[in-house]
Amino acid sequence: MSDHEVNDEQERVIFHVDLDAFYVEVERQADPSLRGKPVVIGGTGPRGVVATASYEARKFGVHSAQATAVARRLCPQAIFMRGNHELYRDVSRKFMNVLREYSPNVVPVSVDEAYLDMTGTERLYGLPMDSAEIIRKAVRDELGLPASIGIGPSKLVAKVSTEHAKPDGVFQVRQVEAEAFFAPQPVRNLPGIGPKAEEALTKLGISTLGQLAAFDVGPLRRALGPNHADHVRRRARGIDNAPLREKVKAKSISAETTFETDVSSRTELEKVLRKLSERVGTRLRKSGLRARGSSIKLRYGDFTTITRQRTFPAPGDGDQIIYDTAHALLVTAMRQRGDPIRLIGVAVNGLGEQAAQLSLLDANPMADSNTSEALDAIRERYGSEAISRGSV
Ligand code: DCP
Ligand code: MG
Repeated sequence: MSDHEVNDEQERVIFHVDLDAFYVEVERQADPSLRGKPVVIGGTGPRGVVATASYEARKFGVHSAQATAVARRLCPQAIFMRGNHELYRDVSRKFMNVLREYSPNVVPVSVDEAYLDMTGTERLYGLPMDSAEIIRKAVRDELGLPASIGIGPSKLVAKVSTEHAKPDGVFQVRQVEAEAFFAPQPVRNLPGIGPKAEEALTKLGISTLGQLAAFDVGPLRRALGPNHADHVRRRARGIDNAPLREKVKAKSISAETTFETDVSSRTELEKVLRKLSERVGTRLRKSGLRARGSSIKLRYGDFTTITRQRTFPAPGDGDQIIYDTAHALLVTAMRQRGDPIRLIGVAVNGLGEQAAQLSLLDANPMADSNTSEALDAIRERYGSEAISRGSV
């Protein structure tokens, strides 16, 4: 956007790279006849949900997380497909490896997106806009996939820039331009503002990031809580000093249930534990990551709460290993204290991309993973209550 020839400030150069219509483009690699057509990938049954749609289908209002039934109404001529998640994960790994050829500092954030620290790479690859084109070309040449790149002085600005780069483009915003770039955008464009925060802000009469940045701190703190309010107000002006790699805030995914009346029946607890394990497993597989272990949380009738954690034999993302580990922890905990339980929770911990390092000799984690993906598809189709593994 600016015509400065060099990055004279100490400004960081962060790339946010995100593949375009990821699942669709992978399918188009396998079947070029899908090119240029509206394609929708997701659950195809009556309760199916759209995972993603090609840009041709998006023109009709089709989007991720929409009920497939609605998508069919909006765009009946689209080709609807279930998709192949194991393939997407494999392509995702290859994508990250392409990015690693251009920066030693690559931080994947989902299956098809990563941050790269490109600070100081001008001598090697030229100006950021040029190096972005080099990376996009490499992704296209090596994987056949279109990628978009947002460039900014922080993860925040880079990420928001990507939305303006899509599809198949590059968009750069410098720190001096960030505040003005953010100001007219709706508050929902700020990563971290979900539907709830948006609603709270609407009540205050705030609809744009500019209004948010200029709003009185007092009422904003009362609406969002003091920490969140200050944080969000800074970010609304395009200020973000977060390091590329957050301090190993051990990532985890969890689910829990509070009972209406305390439960002491082991069978009942096992049933709920299995549901929770499956819910956590589905979300884990969506993230494209694998877990090192799982944990349980138990709250007793008197509100004392314990957590117990155990490592898997090998990193995994299958329902069975999550449940088996959580179940062993539950049995031990119940042996130690048999009191009625008010709340039970399951989490997977130590999430990472250890997938590639899975032992080839140990086929079990993959079998568990594949079975679980098949179950995800069925649950998506018939609802999460439809199917569960048989009890052990
Ligand atoms: N995905 C999903 N369910 C969602 C959102 C996404 O299963 N609610 C999957 C399908 C997407 C992939 O994750 O292809 C990547 O998500 P993106 O948000 O990056 O969406 P796309 O890559 O499909 O499109 P684009 O990034 O061009 O907007
Ligand atoms: Mg994408």
